[in-house]
Amino acid sequence: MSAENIISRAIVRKYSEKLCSCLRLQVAFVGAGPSSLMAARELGLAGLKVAIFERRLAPGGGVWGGGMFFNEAVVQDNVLHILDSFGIGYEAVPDAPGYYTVDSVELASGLVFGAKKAGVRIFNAVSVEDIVFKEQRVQGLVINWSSTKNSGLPVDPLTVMADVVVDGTGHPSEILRCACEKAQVRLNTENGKLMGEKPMWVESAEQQTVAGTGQYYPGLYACGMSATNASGGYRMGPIFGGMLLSGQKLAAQISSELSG
Ligand code: 48F
Repeated sequence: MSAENIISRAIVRKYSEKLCSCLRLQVAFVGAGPSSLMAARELGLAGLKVAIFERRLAPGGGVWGGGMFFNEAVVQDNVLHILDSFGIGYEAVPDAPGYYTVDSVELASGLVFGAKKAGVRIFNAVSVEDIVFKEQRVQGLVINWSSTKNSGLPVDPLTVMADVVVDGTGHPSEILRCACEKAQVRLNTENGKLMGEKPMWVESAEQQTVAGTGQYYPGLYACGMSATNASGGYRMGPIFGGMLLSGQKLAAQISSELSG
């Protein structure tokens, strides 16, 4: 067999095996932002079958660009132990006790690598365009190549079934929105709908993101900015501790549901 054939066959075979093994998951994440990567890693380390579907080529969500493309992020000292566990470095901000900068390329790549090494399957360039909704429960995801939508070609999707689906799509809460609009469910919020993200207020936002992390409908959870948008919290910009703590809380909640 030619080298050309060996390479192509190896890729097609391996990817097909990987996708087939993820058609039935315990936890399916939509979006590979920092909160999803954090939660997925914890669940992977706990031995659960977890995959993330990410629309873009590079997982890492909003981490790469730091603040306004200045590729540094900020965290506070309450998450340094988490960064240590990933092997991600940080530096104290002079004259601002408790605040640290993290190179955003190191943060994004470290979170991705950490999740992958914990056994999480990451499918990049795959968009989630719908949910599987049966018997009043979210039971899976409808996926397609991201390039399919861009091409405008009429290509039907495939499906992935999961015990639990997580909306980690960030600011737009795409999966919760889909559940509201297409399945017409009432979310577990004050008004049963997406409450909508409020303007910037860093301290409140970090807490609200963690407080808002949780189950919004049977089979459907949200973390990170999606949870903020769902629960009506403030935004916080390029400070990322809340995202990591949101992921940590989500992992504990899902572990508890799936083991109970
Ligand atoms: O927004 P994002 O980084 O998620 P997050 O975990 O973190 C938010 C922070 O980055 C930042 C912030 C922190 O202070 O405010 O914004 O909430 O990443 C969301 C990911 O989801 C992908 C999207 O490409 C991004 O990488 N995504 C969104 N919709 C879909 C999707 C979809 N329908 N299918 C697949 N991926």
